[in-house]
Amino acid sequence: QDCTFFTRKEILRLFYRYRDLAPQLVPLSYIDKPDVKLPYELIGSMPELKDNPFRQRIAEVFSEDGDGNMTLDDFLDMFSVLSEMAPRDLKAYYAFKIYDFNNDDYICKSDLEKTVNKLTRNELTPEEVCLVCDKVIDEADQDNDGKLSVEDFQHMIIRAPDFLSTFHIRI
Ligand SMILES: *[C@@H]1O[C@H](CO)[C@@H](O)[C@H](O)[C@H]1NC(C)=O
Ligand SMILES: [Ca+2]
Ligand SMILES: [Ca+2]
Repeated sequence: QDCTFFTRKEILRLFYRYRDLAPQLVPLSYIDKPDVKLPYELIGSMPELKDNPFRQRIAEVFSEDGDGNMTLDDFLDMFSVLSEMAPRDLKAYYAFKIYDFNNDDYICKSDLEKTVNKLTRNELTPEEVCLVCDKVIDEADQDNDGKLSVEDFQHMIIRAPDFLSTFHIRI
């Protein structure tokens, strides 16, 4: 798995954080890889996530079941990518997946509107959101198909690093 940014000690600490969410469900010994999943409600209520407007989407993207329920591996991968040690390109790759709300491998205008609404915590009017999205697409859509591919997105975040700002979490 992708836990390369954590030391053994940090992984152990994260395991205890995971276990503390539901001690009755998570055995102390993981030697025989129990088939345990914690429901999204517990994950999303962690202090590190509960104020993040993308928390549900983040959990969906990192969970194997796509529903936000997480195995220990899912949980470690999530915090590994969100950690300050993860490289920018890796964060960008997952940010793209998180913003691609309908999972079609493109960020279209309606994905971008949802994203901007969350990033600005619904402080913009629908007209303002529409304007921002048109501008972002206009500037980042290099092949003029009206939506953002991964390549368009990589290009965009060089100019608009705020799109990665909600993906740094200290745990
Ligand atoms: C995720 O957990 C919720 C609540 O425990 C449950 O209703 C749902 O069926 C689970 N989804 C999957 C795909 O296991
Ligand atoms: Ca999409
Ligand atoms: Ca494009």
